Amino acid sequence: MATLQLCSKLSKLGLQNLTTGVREFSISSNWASKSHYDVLVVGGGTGGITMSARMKRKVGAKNVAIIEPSENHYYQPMWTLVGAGAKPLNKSGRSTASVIPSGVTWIKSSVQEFDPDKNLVQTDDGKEISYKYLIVALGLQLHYDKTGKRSKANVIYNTSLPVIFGVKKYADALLDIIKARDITVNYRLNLIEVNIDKREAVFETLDHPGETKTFQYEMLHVTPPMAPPDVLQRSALADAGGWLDVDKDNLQHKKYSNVFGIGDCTNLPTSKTAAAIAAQSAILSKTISLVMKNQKLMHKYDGYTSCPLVTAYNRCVLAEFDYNAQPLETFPFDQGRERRSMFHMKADLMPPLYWYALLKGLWGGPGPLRKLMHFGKN
Ligand code: UQ1
Repeated sequence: MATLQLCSKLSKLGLQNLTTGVREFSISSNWASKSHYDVLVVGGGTGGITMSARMKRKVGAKNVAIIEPSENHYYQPMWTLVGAGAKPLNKSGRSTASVIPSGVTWIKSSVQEFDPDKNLVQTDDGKEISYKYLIVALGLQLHYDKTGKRSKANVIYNTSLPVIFGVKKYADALLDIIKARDITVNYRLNLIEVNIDKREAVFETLDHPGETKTFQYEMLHVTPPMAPPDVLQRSALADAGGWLDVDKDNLQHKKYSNVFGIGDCTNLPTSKTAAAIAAQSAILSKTISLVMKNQKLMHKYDGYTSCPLVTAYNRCVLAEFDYNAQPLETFPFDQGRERRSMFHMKADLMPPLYWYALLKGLWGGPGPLRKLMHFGKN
């Protein structure tokens, strides 16, 4: 009882982590004692941590806070390798406390409401936090429940695209690989039912409404439908689809000029990856600097994104492209080919680049490297 009372008192003071022994929290971050910050970052994923590191350099750590409820931060690009047994799961995560830039305040809660007209957000523990500049980096939510079968099935499969990949160059490369490995691909099929007893997955055929096709399986790998976080969908910051409504060139909110966005929660019309966040973070930093100085915005995000398509335990096709689905390749060789070098880049170079450069706000994507490799032409 005494412990409970102590916990509840500490909790009221925002000190509950003392009792759970999260030591980094007290060492690396300020206590969330203020209720106003020059820069408030919502979300402690890739975009949020990256931008808080950049904003710390710009306005000083004490003027930056980040709202994030999770104890752990995951490097999700490693999960394709974890799924294939090529990397251990525990290598993909670190404590949130260890990735928050030192001195930046960690507010360990979630945002319940945005009130961009008053420049404040409300957290789920009832606090109001105001800001001068808000960076929304909420990520997205996975809707495992949307087939209604999640609890009954081990896994659920969902695919409906008419192509294997949205950029023709890489689609052709993947089709060659698929042919060489004797893999059958079926397009425009949408999973509607999984029968676990019979190990059957039932798909509706999107080009022939009303018809279905049933597949036998031994292992089913499913990607759930994705949506913007609820809090964003119901806010004044969202577009009609619920995504953060930002300018595709400069990442500033279309209506609220002191609100900015980065990463998965935005309506930027490009593929959502860590590499995209890297490129976005460089542009967003420049945008915010100019906004802070009341100057005209001139830096443009070209939609750069990158998908390392791991095609074997030692091969990878490194797809890189822009808003127009045109290849925007870093290296001076054909990246449409499966390469061992690109596998090592994905498996061995990207994790340290992520932890020690991107999350520290020091990596703004491979744009400068690309220019160097192509003698300034691309
Ligand atoms: C990248 O910048 C990035 O973010 C750190 C990734 O995510 C982990 C990537 O997978 C890739 C490919 C890039 C692009 C970097 C280079 C050097 C092409």
